[in-house]
Amino acid sequence: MLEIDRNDARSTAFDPAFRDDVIAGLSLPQKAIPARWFYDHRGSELFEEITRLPEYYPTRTERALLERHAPEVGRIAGPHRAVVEFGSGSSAKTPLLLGAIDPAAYVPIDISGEFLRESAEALGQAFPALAIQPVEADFTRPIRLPVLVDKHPRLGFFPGSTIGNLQAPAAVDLLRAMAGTLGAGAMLLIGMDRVKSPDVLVPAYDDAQGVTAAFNLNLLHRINRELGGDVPVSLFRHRAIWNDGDARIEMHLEATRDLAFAIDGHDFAMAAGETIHTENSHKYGPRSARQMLAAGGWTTLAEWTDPQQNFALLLAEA
Ligand code: AVI
Repeated sequence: MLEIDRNDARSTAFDPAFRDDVIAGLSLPQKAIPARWFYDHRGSELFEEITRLPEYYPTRTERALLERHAPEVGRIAGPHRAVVEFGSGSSAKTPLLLGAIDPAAYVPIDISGEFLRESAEALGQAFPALAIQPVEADFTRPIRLPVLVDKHPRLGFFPGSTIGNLQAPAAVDLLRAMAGTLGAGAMLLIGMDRVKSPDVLVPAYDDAQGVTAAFNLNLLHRINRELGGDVPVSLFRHRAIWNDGDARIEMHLEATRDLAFAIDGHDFAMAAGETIHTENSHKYGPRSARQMLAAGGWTTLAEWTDPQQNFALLLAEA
C-alpha cells in the first residue's frame, strides 16, 4: 500500500533551515540530508532505543569503559574541574564521570532545551551539592560559558562517538571550537568508535528488530509532518553500508521502485535503487583518532579501550 502520511498533516513546528537543507540536499546528484535532522522528538526516542539494542555495542561499551576508568580520568585531570558536556542529551553517562572526579561544576550544553532541563533536574537530585548550569546552544559554534565556571579549569566531555558523524574537516573545526570554548588548561574526554569487522559494524546499524530502519525512515515521516511533503515512505528501505575506503558506515534511504514526490512546491523523482544519503558514522584506528585530535589542537594524554578494542575513550589536553 502506498503510504503517504497524509494523516500527519503539516505540524506547527517548522524550521526554515530544515526545509532549506531538505530541498538543497534532494537537488544534489547524490541526494543527501544532514544527519542532524534525525533528532525530532520521535527520532530522539528511537535513538534512545538504538542505544539499548544488542547489536549496538557503542553505548554499553563506552559505559563500561567509564565505569572502569573514570577514577583514572580524575587522577590525571585533578579535582575541582568544571565539567562541560557537549550535546549532553539525556546525560545518561554523566553520573559515571561526575561521581568519580570531584567536579567543581557541571555545564551541560544541548540544542534541545527540553532534554537539557529534564536531565539537569535529574542530575541535580543525584548530585545535590554540585553547581549545575545548563546552556541551550549549538555546540558546533564557540560558546561563552557561564561565569560559574570562571575560576575553574575545564574538562570537556564528548561521549558517544558523535564526532564520527562529521566529515574530517568539520570534526577538526569542532575540536578547535571546543578548545576555544573550554579555554587555557582545558582537557577533553572523548569517545571514539573503532574500525572493526563489517560483520559487527553493519548489524549495529541494521538491527534485527528494525529500530535503526525506523530511525532512518522517520526522517521521511518528519519531512511529511513538518514540511507538508507527500513522500511515499513505504516505498523506501533502510540501507547500512560499510564504506571501507572512508572508514565509515553510511546510512541511506533507497527507493524500491521509480517514484516521485513533492515538498513545499518542489518536485523530486527517484529511480529504483537510487538513494538519499542520510548519515556517515566514521570509525577510527588508534593512530587516526590521535591524529584527528592533534589536528583539532588536542594532545592525547591517555586512552582506554575494551578487550575487543571496539570503542575507545581518549583524554586529551589543549
Ligand atoms: C549519534 N551517533 C554517534 C550515532 C552513530 O552511531 O553514529 C547515530 C546512529 N545512527 C544510527 N545508529 C546510531
